[in-house]
Amino acid sequence: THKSKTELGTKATEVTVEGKTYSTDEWMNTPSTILTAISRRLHLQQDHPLAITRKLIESRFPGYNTHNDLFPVVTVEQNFDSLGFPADHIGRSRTDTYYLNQDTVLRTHTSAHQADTFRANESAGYLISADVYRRDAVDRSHYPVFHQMEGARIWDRGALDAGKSLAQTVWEDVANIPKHDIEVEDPNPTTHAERNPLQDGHSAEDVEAMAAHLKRSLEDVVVAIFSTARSASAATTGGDTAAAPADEPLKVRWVEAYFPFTSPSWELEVFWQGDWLEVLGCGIVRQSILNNAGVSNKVGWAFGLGLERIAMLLYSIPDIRLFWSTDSRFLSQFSAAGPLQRFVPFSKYPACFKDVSFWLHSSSAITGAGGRGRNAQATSHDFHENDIMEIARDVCGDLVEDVRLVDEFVHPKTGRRSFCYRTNYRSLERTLTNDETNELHERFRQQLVEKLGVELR
Ligand code: FA5
Ligand code: MG
Repeated sequence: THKSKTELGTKATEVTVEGKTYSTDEWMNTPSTILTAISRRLHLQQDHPLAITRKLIESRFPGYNTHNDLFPVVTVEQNFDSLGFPADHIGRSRTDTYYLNQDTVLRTHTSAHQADTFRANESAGYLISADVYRRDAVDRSHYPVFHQMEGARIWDRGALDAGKSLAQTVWEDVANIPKHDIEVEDPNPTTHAERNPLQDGHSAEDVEAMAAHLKRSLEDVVVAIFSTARSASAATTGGDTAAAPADEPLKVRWVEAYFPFTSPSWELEVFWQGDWLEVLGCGIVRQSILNNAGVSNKVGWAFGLGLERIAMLLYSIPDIRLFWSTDSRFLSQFSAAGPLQRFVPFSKYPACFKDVSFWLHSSSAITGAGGRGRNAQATSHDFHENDIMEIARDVCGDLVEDVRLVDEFVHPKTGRRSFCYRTNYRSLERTLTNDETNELHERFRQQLVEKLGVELR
């Protein structure tokens, strides 16, 4: 559904996405591999695990309005400005965000629709599920296209029942959220003057109640996901001795966070495969967003969760690339009807690790590489680690599992920097041949030279 003039052999000046045409400029950095993903809409595909996960979460928010087909191309104003992102915020940079032109991006998060949805003011609660796009790391829990669900709940500050405060009203709503008995680690004060401040004009009691409503609502989602996953694993594995993530005791914790559009803010993490996995960010909506949306009499909370991350917990799906598989051995395992069944991985095909080492131009740096290069003088030869990730995706598609920096040093005499990246080639669907991985790796190396100007070692 996309066509650019590049494909016709001339310089691209416009791009058509789902029938809408945009003129491109020097900000355009969206490769065709990303544009072709736009039509997939995995979260709407019948019997797809992301669609089933979405519906399961939606069922925990009765009465909330759902929006599941909002257009993925948004303005910089919608994605960043309306949410209070400062002009120099890193998220705006072309190393992190896919631009079509200076004013137009593929949404990087579902929060891009917050202001418009608050402005429409159709209901107290809403949920927005959608595909989102980010230049990011390559590993088993990150993919440049993924799906988020945004949720928000607002309360009216004015028209309260006689004699009832806003806080009382909210606490009554809290009491209607199903209770759970899991232990949640939450050492954080609701607000903290420096790290997580109460907004001007908000009362501590109101925010205390809304924070409780927010946290309890989201804990309810995680508990529902895990109890569904548990009953599934009991049903399908019987005497299986291999412990699946779903069999581990559920460990959940709240950590303080920062977003330009909420305060106070938190992230919810779940212990998964030996590590804490961040599943969502949330907080009390910045009043300026509600004010600008013409609903200054409202206050409330918002969250944004990663649907893949939740679906991976729900089904024990080990690799985020699997969601894009059209292999029937994957797709046939999921059904919206009937009890949920845990994903049974088809045999794991062999991994093939290959390293590439290269010199940068003297005094240049790779930004974003684990914070490295930050102190180096910015030069015109600098690039971002995400550029390396994107080349790997471009050359290898889903045949690359993971790309990571394994070594870095500075030549004692010349001062030039050397980097070594290790790529793990592995198909989820078959065994790759030696020739195939050699050829992929050679193309990856050549693209690093062509696109980034590095000198291979
Ligand atoms: C946001 O995108 C905020 N818009 C969330 C939010 C909404 C906060 C409303 C407050 C109020 P963040 O960048 O952390 O936040 O992403 C949210 C979630 O998306 C993460 O917790 C994670 O579950 C998921 N996620 C982020 N990057 C990726 C990725 N590359 N691949 C898969 N999932 C991802
Ligand atoms: Mg985050």
